[in-house]
Amino acid sequence: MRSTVSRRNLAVVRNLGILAHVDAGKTTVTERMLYLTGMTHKRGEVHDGTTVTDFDSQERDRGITIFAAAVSCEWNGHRLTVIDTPGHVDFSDEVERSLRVLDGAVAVFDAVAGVEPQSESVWQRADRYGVPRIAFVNKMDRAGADLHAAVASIRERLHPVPLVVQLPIGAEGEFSGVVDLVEMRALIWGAGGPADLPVPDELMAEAIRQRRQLEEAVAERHSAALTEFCEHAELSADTLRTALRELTRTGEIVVVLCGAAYRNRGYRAVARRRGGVPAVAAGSTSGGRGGGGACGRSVGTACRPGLQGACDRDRSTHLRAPVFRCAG
Ligand SMILES: Nc1nc2c(ncn2[C@@H]2O[C@H](COP(=O)(O)OP(=O)(O)OP(=O)(O)O)[C@@H](O)[C@H]2O)c(=O)[nH]1
Ligand SMILES: [Mg+2]
Repeated sequence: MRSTVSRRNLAVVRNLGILAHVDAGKTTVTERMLYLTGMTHKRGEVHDGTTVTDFDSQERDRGITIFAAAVSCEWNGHRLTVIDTPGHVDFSDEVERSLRVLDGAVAVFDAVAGVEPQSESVWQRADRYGVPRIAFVNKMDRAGADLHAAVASIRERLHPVPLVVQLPIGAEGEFSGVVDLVEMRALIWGAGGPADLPVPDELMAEAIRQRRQLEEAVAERHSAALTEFCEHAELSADTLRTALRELTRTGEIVVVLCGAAYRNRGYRAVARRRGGVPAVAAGSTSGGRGGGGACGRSVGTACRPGLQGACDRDRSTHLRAPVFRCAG
């Protein structure tokens, strides 16, 4: 893939980690994001051993992630390096090494299980490294999926201020879309793909109620939003977006999105926050704190020797830090 992003312009370079407990769906979310950006032309599956980031033969045989794998792609004029990390406690050193270079992260949760032990552990580590996060409640299609229970467990066990910006449409096997509470539009997935539609009448009252709660929570924490809220008694989508982005960067809130990555539902919003660049990664101009920053590694370090075969597609798009296995 030919790069259109200047290699020198670190202002448009972002490292985005995907973190979670084992089996929450990190590799599946990563795979969908790579497909969305055009980095891949086919969505692989963990159980088929065809994902980009589970590149090692043991990972493919066992259907688990063992190594943190970094793949770079381009997205709205930014170079985004997505780092899929393992969830098994045995491989938590790989997560630790990834955290050092992250500009932001997506914490993935299982909509049935909510916060699980390893999500708690990686969350605390991300706190230690000051990595801004958004939460993606995945597997909304599973029996027993419950967004509000998952959010309650995030609040109780991880202690952030989670702000839900979507209202799910349907549940479990009937999960068919979300209402975007910022834009007040419905995204509904049908046979022909996702459709951007007006909020269904039967969900309008609940969507208005939840948007109001969101506006109040944002206005309490963001001064420009508070001013607008006092003057107009509501917040525009632009103000909400800007405030959510800024509050995410400072770690005052955690935006919560939901979906079912396996069914290709919801992951687009993860990538789309704020002008196509994930909100969690949108603020830094460091090009990754590993980009000659806190961890001291320099940009441009060659991919790991011995794994060059995996990097042949386009070495220039792969992460520089030799601590990572470069997949793809
Ligand atoms: N029903 C359902 N299954 C999913 C979804 N997303 C992922 N899965 C399945 O969950 C299993 C685990 O998914 P992975 O993407 O490997 O999870 P992971 O978090 O990367 O797992 P580790 O890297 O081993 O910690 C796979 O069988 C996926 O197909 C989803 O949205 N719904
Ligand atoms: Mg995985």
